[in-house]
Amino acid sequence: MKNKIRFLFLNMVNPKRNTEKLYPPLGPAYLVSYINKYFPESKNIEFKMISNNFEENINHYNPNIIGITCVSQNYDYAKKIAKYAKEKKIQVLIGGSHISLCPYSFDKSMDVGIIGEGEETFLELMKIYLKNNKFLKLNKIKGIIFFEGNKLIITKKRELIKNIDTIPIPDRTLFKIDTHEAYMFSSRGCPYKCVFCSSSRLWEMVRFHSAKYVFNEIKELTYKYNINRIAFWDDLFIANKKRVKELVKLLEKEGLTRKIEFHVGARANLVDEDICKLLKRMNVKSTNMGLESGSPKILKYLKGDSVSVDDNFNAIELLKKYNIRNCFATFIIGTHIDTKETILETLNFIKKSKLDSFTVFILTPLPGTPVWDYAQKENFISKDLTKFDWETLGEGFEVGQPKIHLAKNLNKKELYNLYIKFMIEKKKREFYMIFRTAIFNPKKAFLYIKNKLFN
Ligand code: B12
Ligand code: SF4
Repeated sequence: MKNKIRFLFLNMVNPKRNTEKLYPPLGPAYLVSYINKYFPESKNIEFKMISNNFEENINHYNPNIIGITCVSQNYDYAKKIAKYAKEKKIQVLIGGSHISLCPYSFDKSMDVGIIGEGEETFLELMKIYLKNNKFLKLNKIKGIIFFEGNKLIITKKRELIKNIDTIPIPDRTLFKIDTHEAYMFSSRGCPYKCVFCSSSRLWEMVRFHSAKYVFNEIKELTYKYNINRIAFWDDLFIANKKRVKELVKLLEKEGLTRKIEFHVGARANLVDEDICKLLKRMNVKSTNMGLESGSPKILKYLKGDSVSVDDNFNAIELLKKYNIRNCFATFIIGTHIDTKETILETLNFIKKSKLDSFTVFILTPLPGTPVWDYAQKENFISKDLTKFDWETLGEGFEVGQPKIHLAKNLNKKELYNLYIKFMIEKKKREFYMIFRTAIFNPKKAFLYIKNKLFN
């Protein structure tokens, strides 16, 4: 029998950050389930995914092809590994958010970059590889980037898959599930366009899986993997209220609202009594909202006119009224128009709110966003991306000093001092949350503390 093709997916994490290894990405798992459904000959390919010891694993597994999935922050690591693999004559593919949002940073150490939605492109590429033992006639494949000699070729745009229910449930056998918690998606994209968010530029528009599809995936997670807590990592789970309603009905009928706890992402302007009732019925125990700022001026800059500070405040009140146990939010400080006063407005907002915990980020320019364009225009980021140190995008006060400092009205020290005030408030809230959790579920509280201490 012919030897199988060995395909190794690399989840390109930052080796210095243990937390990144904790959540294997679902992107490659969708690619595998898709190719297995629509290309029977894919049985001749053996897929595997790793998140660490890349060089050792490449040597040990000796793949024919590696497929890197990577965010911008980790792109320098991806280039290093690609070079290593190339020296061993291994074919190198790269997909994911970075190369999709910033295709012109494509590096010569790689053979093909896959731009945007990967399923169809991956299928076509693998058909070619299986037939010819290499990647040929790349010009004909939509949605890729590659070098022809010294010339960088970017092919025609790949259309998005219209009905995303035609993509099968991701193949989670690609990684080990050793907890009772899982994450999943019920949609791709978001209807909004916040200035800092690259996700909405990555997916361009929003498409939803049907309630039935989502229900089937939840059933698979419950019965096959023994999961009892599911987090929806959609950009905006509640964007389609009618679908949430249908899903809740299906879950109730199956008795799953008593078995599974859910976590979902919400947007304050969409949180009303109806959606809270549905989330309550669904057994949603925690929510996260990108509230971003307590200053009307900054909020308008970040999110436009779609949401106000009052909407943000009322959304928390409503979720708490419906007894959503843990209400989380994220905030951004350090925009070019922030002042000490606007940042303190955000801190005061948090202090007045019933949030259980929150995260505060320093604004980072991500490729594809208006913030990125601003940062390039102001020379915070060089136009020549071959020399850019991508890791600087991942540097915040939590891991040292952010290198890109957009806030014109504050120096780094002043921004840091403000950041510390947020951290003090966060610790207070988390202490209370852990204390409350420990009363009902001591094991969970212990695991939470362990994760905080060791990751
Ligand atoms: C869930 C999620 C997380 C989770 C899980 C991460 C993980 N390992 O999957 C957590 C919370 C841990 C996380 C962490 C981080 N994340 Co995150 N995350 C997301 C989110 C919401 C969904 C990602 C996802 O799985 N999408 C669904 C799948 C189907 O899409 P996909 O991964 O893009 O894959 C498709 C294609 O890209 C392509 N593809 C992908 N890989 C490959 C590989 C090959 C070989 C091929 C052929 C194709 C291909 O095919 C797939 C199917 O169509 C996205 C936003 C979004 N909506 O996409 C942000 C996003 C990817 N994250 C982002 C960032 C910045 C981070 C962090 C750096 C945050 C931080 N400061 O720590 C870390 C980095 C972690 C890491 N090493 O990946 C940014 C990346 C921006 C950029 N320019 O790269 C995004 C876009 C959000 C944003 N801020 O706008 N994240
Ligand atoms: S609502 Fe969230 S996912 Fe949508 S554009 Fe804004 S930040 Fe991005």
